[in-house]
Amino acid sequence: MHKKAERLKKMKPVAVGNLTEEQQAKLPPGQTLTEKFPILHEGDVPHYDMSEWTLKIFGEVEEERTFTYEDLMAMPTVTVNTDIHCVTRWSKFDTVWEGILFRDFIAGLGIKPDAKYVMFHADPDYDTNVPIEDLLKDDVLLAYRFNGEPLTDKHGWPLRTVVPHRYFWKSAKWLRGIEFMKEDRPGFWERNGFHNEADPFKEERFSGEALDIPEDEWTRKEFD
Ligand SMILES: Nc1nc2c(c(=O)[nH]1)N[C@H]1C(S)=C(S)[C@@H](COP(=O)(O)O)O[C@H]1N2
Ligand SMILES: [Mo]
Repeated sequence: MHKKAERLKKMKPVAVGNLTEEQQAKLPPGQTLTEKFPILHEGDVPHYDMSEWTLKIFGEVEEERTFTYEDLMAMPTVTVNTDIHCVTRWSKFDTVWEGILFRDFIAGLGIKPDAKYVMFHADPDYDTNVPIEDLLKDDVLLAYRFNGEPLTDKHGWPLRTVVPHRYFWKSAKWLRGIEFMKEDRPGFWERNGFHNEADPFKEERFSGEALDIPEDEWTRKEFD
């Protein structure tokens, strides 16, 4: 079979008729369930020399900090099982992530009380904004493992955020910096027509007029 046709066949979404009631309730409006894991990003997958890799903390903090990968590996880890939802209409249930709970990570950082928003800075030239309050939930992670294995390069190794209750563009792959802010500021997709809040259950996809994304566009992306 032709390669593309084969990919498409494998990517075939789970038909709504085949979902249990419980699955239907977990699926946000306008989404399709997939068992595969699509790969979506702008630009090229970065590769790192881990002896030089750092995560920078800056903005509304008492003191700027630079973490090495080793520093992060020494921190307590948690595992969460959660559902993820991409604005291009795919959802994936029961994804298992392991990493540092965001709430734990920032606990000792001396975040100033007037910091209300975070900008996640990622490679290559990506950023996305989320209110701090939202990041204190039990399932928000700085993640480095997925489904029992280290993150793959394409899914954000060595470190990504997982903010599962927002559309998945708010979960930055290849995270390099966390900026604490007094005022909100839009990130990459938020400046380009996508909704600032991005709650999948409220279908907060676009900031203005709906952008013209074909409903099956995601089935033509790479996945694993
Ligand atoms: N650094 C970076 N992170 C990113 C993106 C990106 O382009 N660059 N795309 C976002 C989008 S739109 C989605 S849907 C998810 C996809 O993650 P996945 O490829 O692991 O499925 O990554 C998000 N994080
Ligand atoms: Mo996305």
